[in-house]
Amino acid sequence: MLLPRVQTLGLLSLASLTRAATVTYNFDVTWVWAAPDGFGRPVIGINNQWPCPTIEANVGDTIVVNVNNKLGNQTTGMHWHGINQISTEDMDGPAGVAQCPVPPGSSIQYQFVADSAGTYWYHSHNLGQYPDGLRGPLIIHDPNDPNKGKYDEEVVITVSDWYHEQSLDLARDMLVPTNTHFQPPIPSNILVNDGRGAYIAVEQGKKYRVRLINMSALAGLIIHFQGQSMNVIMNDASAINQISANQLKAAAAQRYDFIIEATSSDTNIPFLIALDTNRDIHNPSLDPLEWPLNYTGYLVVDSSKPTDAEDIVYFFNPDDDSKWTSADGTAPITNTAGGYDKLVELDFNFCLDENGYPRACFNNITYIDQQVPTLYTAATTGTDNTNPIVYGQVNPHILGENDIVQIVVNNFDDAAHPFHLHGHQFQVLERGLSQAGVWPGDSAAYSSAPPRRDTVVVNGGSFAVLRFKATNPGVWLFHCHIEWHVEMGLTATLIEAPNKLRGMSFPSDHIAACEAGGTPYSGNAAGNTVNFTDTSGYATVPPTEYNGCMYVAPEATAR
Ligand SMILES: *[C@@H]1O[C@H](CO)[C@@H](O)[C@H](O)[C@H]1NC(C)=O
Ligand SMILES: *[C@@H]1O[C@H](CO)[C@@H](O)[C@H](O)[C@H]1NC(C)=O
Ligand SMILES: *[C@@H]1O[C@H](CO)[C@@H](O)[C@H](O)[C@H]1NC(C)=O
Ligand SMILES: *[C@@H]1O[C@H](CO)[C@@H](O)[C@H](O)[C@H]1NC(C)=O
Ligand SMILES: *[C@@H]1O[C@H](CO)[C@@H](O)[C@H](O)[C@H]1NC(C)=O
Ligand SMILES: [Cu+2]
Repeated sequence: MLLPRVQTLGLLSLASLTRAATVTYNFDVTWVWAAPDGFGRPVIGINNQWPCPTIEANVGDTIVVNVNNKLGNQTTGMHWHGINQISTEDMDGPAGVAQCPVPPGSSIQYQFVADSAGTYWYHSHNLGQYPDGLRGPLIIHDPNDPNKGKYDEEVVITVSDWYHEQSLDLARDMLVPTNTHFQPPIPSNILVNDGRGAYIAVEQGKKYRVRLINMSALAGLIIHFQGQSMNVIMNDASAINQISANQLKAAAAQRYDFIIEATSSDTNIPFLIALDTNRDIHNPSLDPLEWPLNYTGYLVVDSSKPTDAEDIVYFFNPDDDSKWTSADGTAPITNTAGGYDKLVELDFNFCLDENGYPRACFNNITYIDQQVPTLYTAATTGTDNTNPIVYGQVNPHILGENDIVQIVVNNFDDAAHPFHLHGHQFQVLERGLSQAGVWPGDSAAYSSAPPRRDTVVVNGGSFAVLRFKATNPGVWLFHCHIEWHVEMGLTATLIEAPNKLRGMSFPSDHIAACEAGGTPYSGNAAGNTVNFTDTSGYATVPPTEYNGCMYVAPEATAR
């Protein structure tokens, strides 16, 4: 896989004929003291600073990030959310999947092509670590942006929930048998632009492209501008036919690019951002007073004028993003017979493990971390890599190369959950309304130009139908992007085109990180390199003691 990757880079840069550059970032991952909402706590930052920096590149550039783990007491690993990692499946970042957890004192390099313009973000993808602060925006600009004439300037607004305790403690408190209602930790606060707020200086008559990124661990957000609509041009870095929206809801990990015009000449325009905890938005009993974590920002036309008005929203009714249409008009992808080749139907429900601990399940099975990262198992188990047994309890689904894949999620919970796929943007063919029940089967009424996203909200007691073509060999996770639900096991693994993964090699620094951390990196889920279907040593029951990404040096443990 290494050689083809180099060739791909060369071809891309030649083909695009723009001056494709290499953009390099050096990230020392460090503990930092920060007080974004006035409450001081240790957070995980970069180069001894927090908020984490924004990565920026032009489309076609190669992004290189050198990640040096200087945390001392935790492992790490970085994911580039929304980047499909075409031919660079070993750069995707989830620890235990595409790489080993990087131990303190080790470094790994990520290198991938910024192949599609849009609004992305990066975050730790290692055992509940990103709510401690390790996340930031990743913006890929298009010098020939088709929307360029529509706006004058750009603004990034990040929103996230924020906790005053560290993730490890929060997850430990959640994963106890007494948590019979499967409650996630409730955020302490809302952060807008990581505490720097959103007083956006605007000039009357100018148009602004807002890149809204939800970096929450749990909460979704609703945004509304008083007396103004938002002209949405992209969702999750995918262009849509421009629509005008009064309110938008962004679930954890979702992004919207919209254009807003500074129409007023004399009053500053307030806008409301309210966090919701993914309750059923269509429930009329939820009034605005139930949204205590909210923030009022302003488009500031004249800083001498007051900014004390409030944007009052009496009810929330965000635009239904599943009804938008993709800008390029692509129809639902089908095989030559007009259908799909592989159906992956995932019933999500909360569940208890055999020790009575709260978990989240797909098809009654909770995801459990195995010893060998799944991509490394796919690379080193020969022709057995098409047998789901070799991967252990990671909810593996084998996809044939170029299969048309349809994922159906049935959500048996009453709350909405945002589901994210690595490695692809899927088409959202259908999304049931709240309480619509389980998927009734294929509909004749799929949109002729469904929107493409990397994260979709599935309504409470309802379903969603997603489709993509398996053209990107790799091991890709499909999971709820509520970080607490990931820690409860709400993840499935797609093993895409295992025939292409067999025998692939990995960069030496990635292997060195495995060795330094004492993580096995070949063989089946338990590291058996002789008999790949021998399941002895597999993790089949989640550990009752949750240690997150806490690091204990291998020589200090009894092995
Ligand atoms: C790791 O170190 C940080 C910073 O000193 C500290 O706040 C945190 O509690 C430590 N975590 C663990 C699990 O020891
Ligand atoms: C961020 O995502 C979370 C989780 O879905 C959601 O509850 C919250 O409302 C989102 N925030 C914004 C500002 O969209
Ligand atoms: C925003 O929060 C305040 C204080 O918690 C609350 O009084 C207000 O009703 C909230 N606004 C909305 C729209 O929920
Ligand atoms: C999950 O378990 C429930 C209850 O035992 C059962 O009714 C259901 O069919 C199971 N679902 C799957 C997909 O196995
Ligand atoms: C491999 O392990 C499986 C499961 O324990 C066993 O059935 C099989 O006989 C073993 N194969 C060989 C060649 O030892
Ligand atoms: Cu969830």
